[in-house]
Amino acid sequence: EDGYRLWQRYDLIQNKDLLKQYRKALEDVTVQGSSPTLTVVKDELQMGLSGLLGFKVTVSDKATKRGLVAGTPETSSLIKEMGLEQKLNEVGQEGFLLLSQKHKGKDYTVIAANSEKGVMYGTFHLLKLLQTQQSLKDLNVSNSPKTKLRILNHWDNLDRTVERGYAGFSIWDWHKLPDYIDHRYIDYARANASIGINGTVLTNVNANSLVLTPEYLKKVKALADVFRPYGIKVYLTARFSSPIELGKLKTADPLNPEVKAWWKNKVNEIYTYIPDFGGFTVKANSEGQPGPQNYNRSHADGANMMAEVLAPKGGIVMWRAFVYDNNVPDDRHKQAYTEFKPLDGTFQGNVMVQVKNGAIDFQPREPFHPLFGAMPKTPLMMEFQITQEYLGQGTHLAYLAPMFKETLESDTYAKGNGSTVAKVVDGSLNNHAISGMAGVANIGNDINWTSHPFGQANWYAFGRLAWDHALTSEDIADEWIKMTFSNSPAQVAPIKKMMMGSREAVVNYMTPMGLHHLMGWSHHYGPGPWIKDKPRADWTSVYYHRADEKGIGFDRTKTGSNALSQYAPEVQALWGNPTTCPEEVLLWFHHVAWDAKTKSGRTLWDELCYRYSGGVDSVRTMQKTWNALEGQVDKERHQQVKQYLAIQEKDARWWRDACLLYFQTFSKRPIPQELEKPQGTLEEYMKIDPKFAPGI
Ligand code: BDP
Repeated sequence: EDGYRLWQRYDLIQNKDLLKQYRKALEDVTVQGSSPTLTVVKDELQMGLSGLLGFKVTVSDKATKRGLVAGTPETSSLIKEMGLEQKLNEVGQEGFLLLSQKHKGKDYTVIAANSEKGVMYGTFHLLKLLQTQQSLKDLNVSNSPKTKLRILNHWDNLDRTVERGYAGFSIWDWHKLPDYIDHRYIDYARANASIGINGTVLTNVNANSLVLTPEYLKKVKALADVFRPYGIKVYLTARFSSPIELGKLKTADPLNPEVKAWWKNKVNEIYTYIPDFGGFTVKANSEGQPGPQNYNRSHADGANMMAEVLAPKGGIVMWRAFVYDNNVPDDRHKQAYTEFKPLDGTFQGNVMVQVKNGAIDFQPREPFHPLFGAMPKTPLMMEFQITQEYLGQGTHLAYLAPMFKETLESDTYAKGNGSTVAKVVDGSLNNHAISGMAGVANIGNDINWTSHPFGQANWYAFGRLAWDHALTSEDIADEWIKMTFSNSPAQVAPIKKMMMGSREAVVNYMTPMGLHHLMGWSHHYGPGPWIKDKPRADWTSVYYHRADEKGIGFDRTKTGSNALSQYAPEVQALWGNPTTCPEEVLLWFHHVAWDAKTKSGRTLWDELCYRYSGGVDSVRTMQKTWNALEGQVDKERHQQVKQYLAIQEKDARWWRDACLLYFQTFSKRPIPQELEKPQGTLEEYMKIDPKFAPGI
């Protein structure tokens, strides 16, 4: 068990009764048709069912007895005869039905859809039912995705390094492409298709224009050809200055006719290689990336120029709103809103503005981004970070579904009560034709794909929530554990408990109560609340925590930066008042006195000490739970997680001790007697080189 098989392990069903039921229901398997996607369906059924049922399952073209039949009314005469039109009308182009159906006196299990892609999604759903040992009796599933584009963003460079990647090198082996197709590409596609991912941006947002050259486009085409049968479209990041770098033009001004013509030709060229190319993701005028503002043009000018040339081909532009600039001395929290809100209504129909979940940068906890709900005329795409840049990277166990859900369920009040971020993102709040969710991938060429075995759960959870944001974190964890580890309640219950509390544990030992951006310079792994005097104030920690003799926290109310004014009045009322502001985001919006009383009755200082210590305790509890599973979980993965948890425990202490000792220099108050004392001194912590951090 090296983890390579992810949640698609397909081992023999151990429950004898269920096995009997499944074998009976799936005795015959019929898939008519031989298109590439139906071949995927057949192969997956053959492999999955053979493993799960313990005999060599063959998929035939003709239905003789009862059994499983999968197809669309066009591909399957049997399904056409069943008269499922009405039900099929409800599931759209990507959805599916999974039914127990009587037909001409025979019992069938039916996977039916309007498209072959839908059949494929239904197939993975059926396999999941078996993997999670659910009954196949009286099936009446009607399922379709809530969000149209469900996309992974790979921050992969052409030299195979991965920006903020912690699971080895890029899985794209550019050197061997296009001639060598690594089997990993196929398994990547299978895994993604199984959770409904239908797009992948192959390259880093800090883009290299080389990927747009014919040499690379041939390689990209090879990947697109592999992914197409799995319903996955390929996208690329487009470096805004490409017309200069590749086209030898003097400018990349989006309103310059030569620049436009260059992009038009380039896009046409891309489509000769990849006829269903998805489009571009663009990071512009952010962190030094070139963009339209270099030519005094707006983000809309830039996005629309690209959108115009992509539109006839069916491509889209995902224009990122992660912008901040040195020349804007104001609170970085406010910049994206300030720049983008006035542009609402000016973007072409095939532009989506891609907004990070929070206004700063993927912190362990951020209040939702104020742009959600503020641009009703523009489809806003969610950008989550699956890779754990700020949550312990490749070694900490942090199950992120609760974090994703927290943002999705936040109420923007844009159209009154219940205008959740999820409804903004799925397009339902403002009736947008396109909608999307992007997740920055945590995938690399490590044997288990994600470094930490539990990192797989975050990839899985992202896909599941992009498909259906109404799923609960518990349910997602439940199915992932059953498929990845075991159906035994003795394993499922404790593992789920570990997962459910894990993100909050990270918040507590890193950045409790709304603190943020306390991490060490550049590596973002360990603590660095003391970071100051850098080229940009908003790259330092002191800019964000603002600790002084009086207290700690960033005043973002009227008396401070007033970033709060970017939210709806209801949100302002709730968060603007320190007594109603949830403690989880208190110091995000308020500078609070060290002795202010918190909900627990403790002073703010004591409460911070308790939260930091509580974070460490939670990790120790996870360790105990995991240790008790020794002998039940396979040795290989048990050992790996155990070692990672030991690192996490050390790191949690490191964070707690370094942060408390540092903040204590301002609070001048003792750490409560009953709590564990820091082992090192502040000076020692400030000297730690993060390269050796897990050893402290
Ligand atoms: C930050 C990362 C940086 C990315 C940037 C982005 O530290 O590496 O390039 O976000 O999203 O989180 O563009």
